[in-house]
Amino acid sequence: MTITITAFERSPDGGQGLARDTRVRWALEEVGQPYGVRLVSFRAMKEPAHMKLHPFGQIPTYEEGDLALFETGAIVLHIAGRHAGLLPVEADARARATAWMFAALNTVEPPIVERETVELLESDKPWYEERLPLVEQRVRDRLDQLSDRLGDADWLDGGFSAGDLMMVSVLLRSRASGILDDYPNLAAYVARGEARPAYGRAFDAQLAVFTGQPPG
Ligand code: GTB
Repeated sequence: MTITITAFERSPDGGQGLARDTRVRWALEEVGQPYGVRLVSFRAMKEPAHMKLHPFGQIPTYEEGDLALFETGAIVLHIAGRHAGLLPVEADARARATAWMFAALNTVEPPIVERETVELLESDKPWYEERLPLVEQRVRDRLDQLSDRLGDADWLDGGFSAGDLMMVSVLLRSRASGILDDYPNLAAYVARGEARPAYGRAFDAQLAVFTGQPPG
């Protein structure tokens, strides 16, 4: 069945892989599923046709036959559940990999996004100088813990899984702040994720939207 996802027509990062469709593209590439992309403008995202697919008027969405999904966590979990390659077969290992997906989205990503939001939207506010270090510390608290847990392992729980796909995607969002550089094992973990051929194909495809050049 044909899979269609949505992505930004013009991503604010110029196609550097930070918009959340990258995670979905990466998952589809890992499991070898071809997909089409419908590009949407910021205006089109808030129009009824797109709001029917995504109640919050965002990207990415995922369509496959009669199924329409939103939320990258749900989409990646769906892909990982349908196709081999992203979740272990053994039930307990599968549950742990799923826990890492949720940890990435619910525990690690929120402080990273909060810090980014403060930097982008509050730099002209009187509280900015005081608030930024506070939210930055919340990011560091989480990365300290994640770094301790990862140690010198390649991946979070055995082999590469959807949990790593999501965690690497989330950590990539903190790289521009420079914080990741203070955690050599996490920086190496992210680099391992980026070195996966499937990630490379996903990144190139997203960048191609911006450059207008075909990927590769
Ligand atoms: N919880 C949802 C999910 O995981 O799917 C969040 C989806 C979401 O935040 N979508 C964003 C969006 O559609 C794009 S990814 N925003 C438009 C809107 O809300 O009107 C967030 C994002 C956008 C751009 C960059 N960037 O350029 O660096 C990074 C991340």
